[in-house]
Amino acid sequence: MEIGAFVRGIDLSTGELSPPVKEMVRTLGDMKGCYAVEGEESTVVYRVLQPEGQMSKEITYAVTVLMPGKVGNEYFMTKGHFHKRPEAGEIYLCLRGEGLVLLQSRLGLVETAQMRRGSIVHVPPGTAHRTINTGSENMIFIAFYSPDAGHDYESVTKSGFAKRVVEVDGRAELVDR
Ligand code: M6P
Ligand code: ZN
Repeated sequence: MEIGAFVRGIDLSTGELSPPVKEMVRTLGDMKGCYAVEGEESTVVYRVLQPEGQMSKEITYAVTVLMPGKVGNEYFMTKGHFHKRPEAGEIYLCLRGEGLVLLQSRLGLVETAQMRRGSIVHVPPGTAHRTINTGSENMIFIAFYSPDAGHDYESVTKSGFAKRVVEVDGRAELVDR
């Protein structure tokens, strides 16, 4: 008999997980409508890495490697989503880089949380969340969440986040959409 503890490794400087891994790559072409202006469709914005073959239905994790860059003056970011299950939250631990988590409630309240090496950000249930790389190197974070939380991208695509994060005079600023 074995307990079957699920032990895996992560390279803390690159975000690479020990194989086998499921990888999702998002390009600007996959993010139509997210940015104020359109960029070169084949440009890779981020990768999401997940361990393959997890046992638990309660909790899992994924590593996001978000590239540095901008489309126009808007920093590279993730698509962002609400969870389909309203009581499902999420926890981010930033391993590398610097940026923000943009949070928005169903009522439209907006907040940002700083992400840098060592930041732990709790995304409350019922909150849309998007991460933004405002630095000059890869921003790497690990997300812990319930695999049955579900991704609701439609609500975000329909009404969008109320704010954008753009570079103004070399600094990141939150501006109205
Ligand atoms: C984190 C988690 C994942 C999510 C990923 C990218 O790793 O929140 O569930 O897929 O970021 O974000 P998005 O799905 O919004 O593109
Ligand atoms: Zn989430």
